[in-house]
Amino acid sequence: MPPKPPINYVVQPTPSDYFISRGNGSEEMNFGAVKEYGDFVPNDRMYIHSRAAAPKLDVAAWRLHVGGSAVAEPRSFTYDELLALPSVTLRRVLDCGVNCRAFFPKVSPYGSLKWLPVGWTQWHFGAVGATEWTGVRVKDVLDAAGLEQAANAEFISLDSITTTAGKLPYSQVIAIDKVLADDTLLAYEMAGEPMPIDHGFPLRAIFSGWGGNSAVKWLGRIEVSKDPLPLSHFQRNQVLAGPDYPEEILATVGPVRSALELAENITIFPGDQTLHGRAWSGAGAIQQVEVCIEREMAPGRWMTVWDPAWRAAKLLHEAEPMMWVRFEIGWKNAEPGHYRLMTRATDEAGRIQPPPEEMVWNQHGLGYNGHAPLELSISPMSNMP
Ligand SMILES: Nc1nc2c(c(=O)[nH]1)N[C@H]1C(S)=C(S)[C@@H](COP(=O)(O)O)O[C@H]1N2
Ligand SMILES: [Mo]
Repeated sequence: MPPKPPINYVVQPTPSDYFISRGNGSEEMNFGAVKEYGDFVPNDRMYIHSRAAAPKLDVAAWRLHVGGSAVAEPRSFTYDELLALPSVTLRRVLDCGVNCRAFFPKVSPYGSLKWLPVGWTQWHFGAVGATEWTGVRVKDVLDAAGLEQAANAEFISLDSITTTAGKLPYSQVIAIDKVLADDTLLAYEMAGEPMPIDHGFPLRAIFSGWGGNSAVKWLGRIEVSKDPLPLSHFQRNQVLAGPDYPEEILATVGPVRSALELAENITIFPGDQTLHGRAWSGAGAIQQVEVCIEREMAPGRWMTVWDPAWRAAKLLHEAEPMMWVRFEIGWKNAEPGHYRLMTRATDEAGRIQPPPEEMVWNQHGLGYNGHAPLELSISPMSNMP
């Protein structure tokens, strides 16, 4: 039998100027192109993380079903009925919970077979983006269905993912406080356009500040429960687990992270440089970003270029909660050589990106935000303008 062609889960084109493909349905944003973007990533350049083919839904036949033991009048909403509810627009980062996973040590540092190497998609910096999301509050939708005392709710997709437990729709079980928060949305627009198919047309969930994995796409049903529903099949891989975690904890609030607007391993001309980047946090606004540059003096021997090693970057506008802030830093008279650049941001909750050796290892490679090196070369024979 001829080999089956690979299934592409993604519908839109993903040209390599703007995307780095990390396997089926995992399209990372190429940070080398981000300098051209304003606050929002253009819709057709937003990273994509899909575990199965995007279902092509006919919006006229599509319904959002709302039910469960905590709902007095289970009902279905048409697309137009949702559009008729009060609309809310939020500027928010969407940052995959396992963004930057590739920087985690590949093997557990504990040397025990029980803790398997961190596998799955090897994202670098770009499983993140920001845009303006427009939709309705989940609270308004649930109130319209007669919400009663509830513990949590399951948000269930219309996709179909091949798992060890058979074919399952993607889903997320979320505590009721977060479900009812004023900035929890069912979004039908992204940057003023109907939700693109790869991002969940016609409707997806947005839990402000939480990992992108919570943002269920192609939503079909919300089950609201009096008694707590267990975590979904997918969430069991979205818990912090490892020798340093006596109990598994569901990863929710996004970490403080930052990245330079540069592709990895490029070569640039010597001389004065102005570096740009972005920093974001699920816990609030960014307060500070610092940059450290190291030069490779001999293979594997790195020396800091500045003294002290870290220099504060300039934030280019006022930082907003759960939205990225753009920053800039000068690098005078950069000489030919091989370098690695690192950034570290601090958010208003006082969280700061740690050195890699202070990262608490977890089995699923969630939440990496240690200093991550971006290597580049400086040469008179540059391949970049
Ligand atoms: N139905 C469905 N929703 C999903 C996913 C998925 O695989 N299927 N992936 C989640 C993950 S892990 C992330 S990071 C975000 C990515 O959203 P995006 O593709 O719009 O960037 O969608 C979330 N919602
Ligand atoms: Mo993700």
